[in-house]
Amino acid sequence: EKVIHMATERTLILIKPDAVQRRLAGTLLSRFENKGLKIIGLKMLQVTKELSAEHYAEHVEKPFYPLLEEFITAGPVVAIVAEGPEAISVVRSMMGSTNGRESAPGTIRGDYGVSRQMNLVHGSDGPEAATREIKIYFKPEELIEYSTSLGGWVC
Ligand code: RTP
Ligand code: MG
Repeated sequence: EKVIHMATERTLILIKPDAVQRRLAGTLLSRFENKGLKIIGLKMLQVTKELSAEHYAEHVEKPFYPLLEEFITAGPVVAIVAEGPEAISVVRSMMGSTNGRESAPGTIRGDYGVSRQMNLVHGSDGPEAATREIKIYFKPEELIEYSTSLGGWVC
């Protein structure tokens, strides 16, 4: 019997306002789909100041928070819940490091940006954050469980 040591995880991804404004939402969603992650939640929304403060509670007291709030509320975001094996760390590695200037080519931030703040995507940074953030952005009934095998549908 094979024992495979990996956890199926869910993570919250945001396609941030800079990426939506640059018409990169589809391109970035495709990168996560192409990687093999399963999309189980998807919507566009406008982040309010209240939502920003809840999401970024760990940063509210930091000197960069006013600019972060201005940025994340500047236009709509696309919120995604993605599921897959070790999805949290998979998404974090696809994003690259915070500062686009230091992110490796091949990562989203490395391929599409030169900013530390307008860095295109957010991804939960651990299991507790993922659980907390998914609840902030999605109601339970907005997460869709579905089979990805369409066997028997060929006519
Ligand atoms: P995120 O939370 O958005 O996935 O990004 P992250 O973990 O890579 O970065 P984090 O340190 O959590 O910072 C959250 C977001 O705040 C903006 N930021 N601005 N001006 C600055 O010094 C600065 N530092 C961070 C970025 O938009 C960053 O993604
Ligand atoms: Mg973070």
